[in-house]
Amino acid sequence: MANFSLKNFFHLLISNLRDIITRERKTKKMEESIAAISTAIGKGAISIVRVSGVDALSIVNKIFKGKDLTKVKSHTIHYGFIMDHNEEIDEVLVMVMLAPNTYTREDIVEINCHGGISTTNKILNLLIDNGARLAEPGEFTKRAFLNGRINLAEAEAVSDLINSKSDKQRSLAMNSINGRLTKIIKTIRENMLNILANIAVNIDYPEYDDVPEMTQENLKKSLLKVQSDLQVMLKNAEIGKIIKEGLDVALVGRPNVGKSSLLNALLNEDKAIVTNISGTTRDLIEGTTNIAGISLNLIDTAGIHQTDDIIEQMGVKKSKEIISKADLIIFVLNNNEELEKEDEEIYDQIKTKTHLIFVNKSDLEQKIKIPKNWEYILGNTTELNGLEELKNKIIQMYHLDQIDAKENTYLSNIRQVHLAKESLQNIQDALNDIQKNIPIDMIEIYIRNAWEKLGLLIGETYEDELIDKLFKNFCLGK
Ligand SMILES: Nc1nc2c(ncn2[C@@H]2O[C@H](COP(=O)(O)OP(=O)(O)OP(=O)(O)O)[C@@H](O)[C@H]2O)c(=O)[nH]1
Ligand SMILES: [Mg+2]
Repeated sequence: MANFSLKNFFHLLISNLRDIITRERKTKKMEESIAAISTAIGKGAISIVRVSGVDALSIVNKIFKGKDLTKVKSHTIHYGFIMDHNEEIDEVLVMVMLAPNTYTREDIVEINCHGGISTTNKILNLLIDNGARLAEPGEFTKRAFLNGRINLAEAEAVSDLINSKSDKQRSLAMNSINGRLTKIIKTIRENMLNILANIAVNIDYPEYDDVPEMTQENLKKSLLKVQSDLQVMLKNAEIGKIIKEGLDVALVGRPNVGKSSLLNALLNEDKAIVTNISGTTRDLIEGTTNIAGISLNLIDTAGIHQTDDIIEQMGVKKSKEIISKADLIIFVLNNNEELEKEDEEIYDQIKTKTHLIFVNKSDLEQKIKIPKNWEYILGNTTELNGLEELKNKIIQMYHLDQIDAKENTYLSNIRQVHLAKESLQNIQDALNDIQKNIPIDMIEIYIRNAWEKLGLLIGETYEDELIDKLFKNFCLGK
């Protein structure tokens, strides 16, 4: 049997991570009180200047005329004046929130002053003169994480919320802050932990006979469940990406078929230059529109064809590159011309990508003959025919109308998706080894890795969790 103890292994593995966190907690930086303007800078009725840290109260007290703030109760509001020596700077309301029931888990004072750049800046400067340090971007949230108020995924969600541009993006970020994502991840980790604890008990305490024996058969069953949960989470992440970043849609085709005209029609503005001269568009031109609450990042490209013009050649090169990067390709054809060899060459490049074919200029005589297996939408940009059909097709392809940011919880950034994928890979490696009849104590390492990757995702990977589980589940301590 394996002669390493699971407890020892975890002790080594995790102590590193914990060291880093403890070191950070103890740095001088965390002892300094930080201040920043928390509302958008500009004209507004009210601005909020926020101070957090052990000296937050005493610092604000030095510039506040009103009650002695060091003597007031937590979560109370006080009327008074911000003073620069004897000069009244502004009439304010000061909110006092004492640790630990605050966003950063430190003492926080928020000064509600009158909006306007000069007054707000003056107050911030006074705070700095009196001992506060200007906060770095995101530092309040960083403190909330380091002080254990929120986990990593939640901290990232706060940043998403601040940067969200649409309603769907906002509610997606809110879901994570509310910890719904964390709950899902915790459940999956809990299942992994049960498997690990069961294996550990089998290895370390074989004499303990009221613990069910972990056979390859029941290990496989448990792992298949974990695998499918992770797969669902990753599938949902793709939807999350669409909500957050929208879809990149490239318009490609030969010159003069009407790509730029289609871009303008979809954007409802004259963004790209349109002429009857072949090779008008030389560079990528982008614009954003919204369908079913999802952003479409439309990219107009230079017409793809053989050319001696060096600038055009560069444009064509970019067009070809964008084909591999975009989420969706709209291949534009001209109804009024016969299908050319170059059209077929473009089709060959896009056929394995997610694509739609738009046959433009339906207002003109039909000369094109579309190959049987090409599915297409017929329309024109002069009378705006076929555009609704095109949009509906996109909605259908990605089920955009069914995406509900409120109902679902999505991994919201590359780091998270990457960790979830690594976790899944480990579970799949474990399953492969079971298939090869490799002993369970050698497979266990994969499950531990998988559990740890998910832990990193929410910033929680502690040995204690596993140890607790061991004792709670199996009462070994008695
Ligand atoms: N009749 C008709 N003409 C159109 C239609 N769409 C575009 N055109 C005309 O076709 C010509 C080329 O349009 P563009 O949108 O510049 O074509 P493009 O594909 O961007 O061309 P390049 O930039 O050269 O690759 C212009 O004269 C447009 O007015 C349409 O639906 N019907
Ligand atoms: Mg063009």
